[in-house]
Amino acid sequence: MATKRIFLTILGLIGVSWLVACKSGEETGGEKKAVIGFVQGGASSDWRKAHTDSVKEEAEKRGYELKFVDGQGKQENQIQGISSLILQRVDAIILAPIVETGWDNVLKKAQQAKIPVLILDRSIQSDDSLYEGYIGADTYEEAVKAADWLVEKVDGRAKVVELQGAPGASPTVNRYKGFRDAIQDHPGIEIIASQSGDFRRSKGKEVMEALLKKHGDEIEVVYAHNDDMAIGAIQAIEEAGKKPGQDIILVSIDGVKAAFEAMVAGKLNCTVECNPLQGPAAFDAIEKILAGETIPKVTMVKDEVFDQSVAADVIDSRKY
Ligand code: GYE
Repeated sequence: MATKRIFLTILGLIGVSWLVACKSGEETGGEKKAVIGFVQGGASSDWRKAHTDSVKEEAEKRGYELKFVDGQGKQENQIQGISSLILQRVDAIILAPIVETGWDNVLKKAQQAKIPVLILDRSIQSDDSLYEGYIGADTYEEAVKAADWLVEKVDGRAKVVELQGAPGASPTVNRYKGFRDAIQDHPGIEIIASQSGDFRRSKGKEVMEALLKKHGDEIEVVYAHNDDMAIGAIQAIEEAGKKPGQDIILVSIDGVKAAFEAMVAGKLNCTVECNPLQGPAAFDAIEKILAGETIPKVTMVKDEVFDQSVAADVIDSRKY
């Protein structure tokens, strides 16, 4: 009898403290929101700035505290940043990896600390058991779209120079390969030079200057792995006394505002969209992960192709 009374009293006390806990939760505005780490690669292109803003805005909108790490173009900074977020015991980490390889050790550390990691934007080569999932654009398909557009534009014949993105980055690898695969059956499309412009405007200009010196009038087309490099190339072409968009055709990838402006001005011929507004999809995934649900290992964001003929009509509706 006595044991039963003691048991009921304990049960009652648990009930009361539970109610108090709920009440104080209500008073402080409910359950405390999670703290999310976001490890970004840098700010080298307009695309990346839009990407950073999208993730930051979404965190703020949903009331999460975001701990932001800027890798400043170096993988070692990103690895250090992840280690520090692990020590700070954040609830989850979003990683936009600069390069594809070299992530295993730090991802294992996060896993041991039970901190889930979402890979955003660029893909990695680690075993997919080391992260929850990947969300990003299909950068291989973007290159195929750029090549298909070009084949039609030049009727299957052109001498092309390629400005590659940053070495070791998944979009560089995919945009290199996708383009080559797509022109395989069009031997008239010839890649006469291919160099890295590091996804940067200034480097795109510098590399294009050198290519113009070396190949001169032979160059008929520039295929740039992003818009920033194409815009740099446009400057180099103009400084060499040629008309970009006419004497030399330019096709690039990203679809940033500056590319639309260049198309309206007749200097860029086509851009394949790569949507940087990935914040909402990233936080939808993070909320599922925190709720204990599994997310798909790969989620691809959809892209469109825009050429000069539609640029003026759509430019005002572009958000980045
Ligand atoms: O195309 C480029 C940026 O990872 C898809 O990175 C992204 C690429 C984008 O610097 O402009």
